[in-house]
Amino acid sequence: MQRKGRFITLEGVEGAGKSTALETVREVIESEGIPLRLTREPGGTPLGERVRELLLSHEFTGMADDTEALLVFAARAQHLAELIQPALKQGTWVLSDRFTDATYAYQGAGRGMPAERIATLEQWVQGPFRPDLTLVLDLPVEEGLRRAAGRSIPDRFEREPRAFFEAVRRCYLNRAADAPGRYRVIDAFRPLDDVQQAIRDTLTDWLRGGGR
Ligand code: T5A
Repeated sequence: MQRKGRFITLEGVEGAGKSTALETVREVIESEGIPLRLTREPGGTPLGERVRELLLSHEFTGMADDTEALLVFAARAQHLAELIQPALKQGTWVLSDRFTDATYAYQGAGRGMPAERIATLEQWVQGPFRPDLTLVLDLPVEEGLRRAAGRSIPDRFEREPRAFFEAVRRCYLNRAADAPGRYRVIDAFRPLDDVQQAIRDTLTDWLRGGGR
């Protein structure tokens, strides 16, 4: 796909501060005069938001791992077709709270689905399309769960044991280490002001270094 805009994603374990970071990223990008669309996964479109409800609801605690992965990618296919690709074609940048790295982390490392199977779905739904930049907000699992618990009732994922999230965290860090050109890891185990400053600095460096 010919894209004029850039696609940036935010990732991390539960409670890492992605929703909070989204606003900081928006502030930096918009201060450069770049049009930006904020979105999230699972979700981002009316159909995707319905799929999100299915995925997060406690109604379906017996959901099979394959069903979960296919639902995530079904919502993503719609997200790409309806929102992400049209925006990028027009030159609008897109910032998504989670994308396919979350599938490798949660369905792959967390649930134990082989990465090759996820890669097959990724290829089917996305072809060669990948984010231009992924910010991984990293912090100890315990702290993330503590922050998330203080904010809302746990969803279906947040009820998983700590070992699940430890695997999720390791997966993100491994993927970032394997492809440092695309990922930047932000230490999120710091006061909010420091995390926000680290995001501003990282993004500004990336923009100056040719990200734009
Ligand atoms: N999922 C998703 C999959 O399994 N596969 C996939 O392919 C995809 C795309 C999504 C769930 O779906 C799963 C992963 C997820 O479990 P969600 O509601 O989007 O669900 O859940 P999260 O992405 O985990 O979002 P959260 O809202 O739980 O966490 P955030 O956005 O990372 O954290 P945020 O910003 O809301 O912050 C949490 C609290 O901490 C405070 C905030 O004020 C807030 O109260 N906070 C800080 N406190 C102290 N110091 C700081 N530095 C702080 N930063 C934030």
